[in-house]
Amino acid sequence: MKASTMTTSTELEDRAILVSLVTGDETDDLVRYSMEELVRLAETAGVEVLDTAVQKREKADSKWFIGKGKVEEVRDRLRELNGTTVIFNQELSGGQVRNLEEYLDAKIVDRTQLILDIFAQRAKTREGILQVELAQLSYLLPRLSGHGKNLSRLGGGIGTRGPGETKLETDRRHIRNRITDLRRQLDEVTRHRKLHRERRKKSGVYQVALVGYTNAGKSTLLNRMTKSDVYAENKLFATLDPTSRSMPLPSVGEVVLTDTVGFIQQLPHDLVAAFRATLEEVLEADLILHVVDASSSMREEHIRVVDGVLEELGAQGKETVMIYNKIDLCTPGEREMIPTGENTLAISAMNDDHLEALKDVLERRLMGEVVTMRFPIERGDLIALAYRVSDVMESETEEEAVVLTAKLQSKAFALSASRLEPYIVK
Ligand SMILES: Nc1nc2c(ncn2[C@@H]2O[C@H](COP(=O)(O)OP(=O)(O)OP(=O)(O)O)[C@@H](O)[C@H]2O)c(=O)[nH]1
Ligand SMILES: [Mg+2]
Repeated sequence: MKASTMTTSTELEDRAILVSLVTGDETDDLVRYSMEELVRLAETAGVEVLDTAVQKREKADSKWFIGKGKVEEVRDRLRELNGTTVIFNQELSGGQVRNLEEYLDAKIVDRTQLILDIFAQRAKTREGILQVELAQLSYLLPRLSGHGKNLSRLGGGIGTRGPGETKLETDRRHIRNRITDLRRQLDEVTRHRKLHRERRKKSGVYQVALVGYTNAGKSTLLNRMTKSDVYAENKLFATLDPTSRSMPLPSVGEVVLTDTVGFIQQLPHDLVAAFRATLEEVLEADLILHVVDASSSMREEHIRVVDGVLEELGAQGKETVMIYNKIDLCTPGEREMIPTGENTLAISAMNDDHLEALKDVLERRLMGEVVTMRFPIERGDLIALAYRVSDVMESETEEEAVVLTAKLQSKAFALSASRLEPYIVK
């Protein structure tokens, strides 16, 4: 059975207590926010949240994950509230899941499973479905032994959607074969995607990728900029598959904007690996628009998480414009704290004037600006580089320097900017 076909009829079946373990010196704000986010994730997955619990502890217990005393508390609370499920804010080992399941007589779901489950519910395209199944199986494989009894007893709901249920009776070898098969099918899809991208590239169309934390407003921006109707909602992970829409920019020509899946803290590694193919759209983009929900009290944290995932993908250092979105929801204080700079823009996706300003920035970034560079005469290497990556319009030789006036093609220049930047005089 495909991951996405198992998502119906189990909504609201899970009645859960949410548990988070804090081992570091996270601030109270961060701990609270992280729990709020877990609540949103659980609700997005269709879970009824009964209660939450946080435990501070030096490190995770190898058997129970949290301390035994806390486990007992959770068990009492679960009985009191007639709960069915306990959801952990971190990733658990297979052994911990089994111990907790047995002792609490409840379904145990960890953060990774919860996120994978939401993705399974959202996956619509063939590529998305394949990727989610691959991520779920990669998660399941090392945890498989002895899982059968519990999972089959638990029936439906979160954590049981996707491959888990049906693959239980089958052995590890079967799963490995399926993983190989999925990888092969995904390779095929990736190849198609790549061809498509190369065609677009040859046509000289600029590629702009929208990236950012989930719920930052990426799809809304895509819709408003390109007058499209992509699904956007006040939900986590509203978007799963990258969607591209083109948009004319008067002085640049056609620009293709691509919306991508949102990021979140502790994004499961298997998921990032499985979604590499779709996220490669980001690597190929000429420009990244990093969309931030400026009204979130955790916006700095969000930026850090997104930068981290971009780095994991190998997209760090790409030309990026920071878009602080939702400023209509910001307090004056929050607005004031937004950094200013050439590559930073504060907007509301709902405001037409702001969207025009964003288009202007895009135009400026993509069109290439005219600069004057002055090189010491002996730096023939840099002069040659400048000729290679920009359109030199004027060249003048002075006594000890060569002065070039050139139009920067942002695409090529971005790659060598750090070497040439020091020589830009105007
Ligand atoms: N007030 C206000 N709301 C906004 C703005 N931009 C987006 N929103 C709302 O924020 C919510 C999330 O927007 P989306 O566009 O779905 O966010 P996303 O970044 O695509 O989210 P994922 O697909 O989950 O990663 C929606 O309810 C939007 O209507 C804004 O500038 N101001
Ligand atoms: Mg979206």
